[in-house]
Amino acid sequence: MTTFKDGFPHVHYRPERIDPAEGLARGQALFDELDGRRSTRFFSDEAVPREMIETAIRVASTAPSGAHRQPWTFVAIADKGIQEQIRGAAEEEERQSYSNRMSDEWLEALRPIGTDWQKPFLETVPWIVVVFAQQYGLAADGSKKKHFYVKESVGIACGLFVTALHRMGLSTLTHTPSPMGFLTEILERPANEKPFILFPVGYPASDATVPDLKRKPLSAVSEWKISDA
Ligand code: IYR
Repeated sequence: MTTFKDGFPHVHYRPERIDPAEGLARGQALFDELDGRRSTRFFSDEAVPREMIETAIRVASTAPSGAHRQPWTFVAIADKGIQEQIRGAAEEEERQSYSNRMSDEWLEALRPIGTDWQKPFLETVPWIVVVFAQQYGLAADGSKKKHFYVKESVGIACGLFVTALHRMGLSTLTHTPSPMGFLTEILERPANEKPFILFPVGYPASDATVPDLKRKPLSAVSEWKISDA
């Protein structure tokens, strides 16, 4: 049923009511599933159907966004020529970053993770998805339309994207080659879009390894203010 508020249509929102015990069980199951996710740097070249990438982008696009502007563009690439260009440009920037631009403290922080300037996975993976943040929108007549809370909105969409991939049995890496301007040129994106995160997507290699990292416990990531009454 549609009602009107200040002249704009509103519809009733009636999500399924779930008992707290069942809700908790679902939450715990979701935690178990997501706790098994790891960023992957060693991928198989096994094909991934386009529909799986489309579905992950649909999931990501359910993210809340400032004034519902949905300020994201997902560019999905399955083209070895473009992947080779992206790898070449990313490695060139990363080579400079690792040798000149990153601080000793930063390099030290990355040692347990074992990263370096080389990004061969950019050519191995069946898909690369580059997420662009739209700094402003463009109306049908070409005029600029303001976007709000762009980083927060696109960050949430990326979180959902990562979640969807994991749910589908796929792996990714939150890759941010820096600076990322080369992606605007290679992918021929308009001036209102800024590269945000690059996601290589595929199945992990059969001999893939990940660093043996532990997550912070709940007590280290939360503070609680609860009245005694
Ligand atoms: N962008 C570089 C460096 C890098 C930075 C952080 I913080 C990481 O967690 C991992 C890598 C790269 O992609 O190698």
